[in-house]
Amino acid sequence: MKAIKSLKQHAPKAALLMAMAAVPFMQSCDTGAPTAQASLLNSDAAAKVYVEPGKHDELYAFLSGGYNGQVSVYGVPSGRLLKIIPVFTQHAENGYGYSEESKAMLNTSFGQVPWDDLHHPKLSRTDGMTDGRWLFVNANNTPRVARIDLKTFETAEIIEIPNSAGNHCSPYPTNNNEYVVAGTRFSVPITEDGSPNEASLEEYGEKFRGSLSFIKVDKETGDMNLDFQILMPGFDYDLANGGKGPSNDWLFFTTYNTERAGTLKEIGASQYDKDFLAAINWKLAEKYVKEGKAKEMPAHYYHNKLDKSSHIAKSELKKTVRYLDPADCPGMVYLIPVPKSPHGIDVDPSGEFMVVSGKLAAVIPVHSFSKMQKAIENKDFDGDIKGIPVLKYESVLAGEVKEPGLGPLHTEFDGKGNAYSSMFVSSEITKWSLKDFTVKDRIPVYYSVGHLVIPGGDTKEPYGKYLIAMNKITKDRYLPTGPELAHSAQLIDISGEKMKLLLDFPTVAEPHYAQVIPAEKVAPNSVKFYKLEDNTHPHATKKEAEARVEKKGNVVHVYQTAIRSHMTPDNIEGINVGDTVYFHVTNLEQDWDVPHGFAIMGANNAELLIMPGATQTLKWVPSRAGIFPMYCTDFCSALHQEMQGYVRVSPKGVKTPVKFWTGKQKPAL
Ligand code: K7E
Ligand code: CUA
Repeated sequence: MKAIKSLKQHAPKAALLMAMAAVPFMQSCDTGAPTAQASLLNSDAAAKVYVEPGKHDELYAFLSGGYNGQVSVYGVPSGRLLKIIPVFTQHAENGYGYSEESKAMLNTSFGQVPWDDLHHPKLSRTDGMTDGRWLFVNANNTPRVARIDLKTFETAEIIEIPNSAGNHCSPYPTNNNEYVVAGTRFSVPITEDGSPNEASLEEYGEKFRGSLSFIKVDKETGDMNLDFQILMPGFDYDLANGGKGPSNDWLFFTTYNTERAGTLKEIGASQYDKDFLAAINWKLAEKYVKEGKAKEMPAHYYHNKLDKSSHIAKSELKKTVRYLDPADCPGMVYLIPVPKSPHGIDVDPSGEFMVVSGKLAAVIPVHSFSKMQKAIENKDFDGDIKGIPVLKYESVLAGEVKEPGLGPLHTEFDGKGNAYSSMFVSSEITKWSLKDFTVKDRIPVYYSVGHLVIPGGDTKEPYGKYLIAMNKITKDRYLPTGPELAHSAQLIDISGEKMKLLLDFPTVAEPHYAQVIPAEKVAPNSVKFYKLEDNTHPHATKKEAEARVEKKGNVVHVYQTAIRSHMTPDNIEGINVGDTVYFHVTNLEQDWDVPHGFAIMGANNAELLIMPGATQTLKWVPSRAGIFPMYCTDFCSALHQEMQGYVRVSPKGVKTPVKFWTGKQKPAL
């Protein structure tokens, strides 16, 4: 506890904090953008972002959807929206989270949670470089980590994180995806005996703890597994990143509220002059676990996986989790002081510099990995917190970036010795040198930038060339659309000395972070359709001749096929009000980009969008008697409007025989 006291000398400066909090509004509302912007645009901007019709973009950008809970995929440099990948949020467009196959993907220990707040996409890595295989993303609100398969652009897996609340510093992969780590933002009471995680809110300081979760990723399949957790002091954990090169074995997490204030954190969490960067030696943690140092505690969390051949998501309830206590694991965790309330932690391509952006700090401190190692060796400690040594600020500091701007949040790198930091309050990107930490250039962004991303800018070899600023406030940048405007991203050319603004493009909900990767690492692997012969869905219908309706009691299974341009069967009788009807629709097409849709009148559900070769199921409980049209929703051919049929629903108790057909009926005159 000594370290905490020594940091306490600086009195709370509530007034200053409030003033800083108010700045973004003043800055953003009154900026006369259009005139300022004209001079910023370089004359060849249009040519640089123009991708000829029919030509492909150079890069894929995966932007998080924030409170939309999905990932959106853009082409760069054009800014074309290519796809929305549903992850934590139901997506009526394709039935994700509505179909019987996908419902389980959203299972949690709280039941089916159909929404979340997605902040951080991170691409999988091979030898420290993005490899285009998978994209890991976090759910902030109900703690979860998902893996998207970039062969199919589908969510393949979602794992819930126990002992966590506000899964924000997540998901950060190590250089070969040995682990994807996820830290809790809110500390919570963690009970090791399985008793309810409940305590008086007045006992925040004593009973609440943080947790960092280590998810193992299978090298071949990408399958995730929660291997162990590290129990940490009850701080707030904000952001993370892995080391590289010499710092390969380490992970870094920013913390705030090291004051452990339980209320009015706006002020309570800003009393100390410094918070910490937590440095974790994950290799050593792994070794401790192997040596049997991890204990086991009861837990309750879901792991949902999509079966590749049946396309059905299945949930597994997990009941225990292993954990390490840093006090029993010497050398595993250190705390490095940083200016108060830091946000982003970013490690430069060489792995030597840890850049900590403190939103309230006047400088950007850059810590040195080699100095950190020396300080550990020399036991250059300033006390400890719960058995975790606190290193001296000066012993680890490499330097400070002076006057970078106001409100630094995040930093990325171009691989040519430069760093780029986003300035939330002063709405600009600042370019500075990793050699001498001096500012080299700045460019205004509109407005209030959060994260920025450079293709590979978080890896050992950035691709450079572009930077995308993801801005929180849009105001006058687009045509007004009522009180809510789309957030905006700005594409900036960083190939030269001076940054140049190229393009504004609207985003889906609120992108926090993004990942950008050369198209050639992803595009060649893209699946074009699913092979019908590989479809192991138990309710698949692989031939029209096998299409049928089966009724047992009040449960009806419709084994239906879809092919241009009819569904089989398209006339169905024998269903009663209150029956539970499952339409298992198999798309018989074996061709690229020919999904069929399925919808039925009055269904309290979404549509289905069935990919070629796949089977999807819509559950329907008719609530009234009558004739119910069903149809294909995706304009699949010239005769798409003919791709339709009828279901007859008889009143309860009326014995209408089960009958079904396609094309047998005589045309009415
Ligand atoms: Cu800065 Cu959630 Cu990474 Cu938003 S976070 S900006
Ligand atoms: Cu099938 Cu429209």
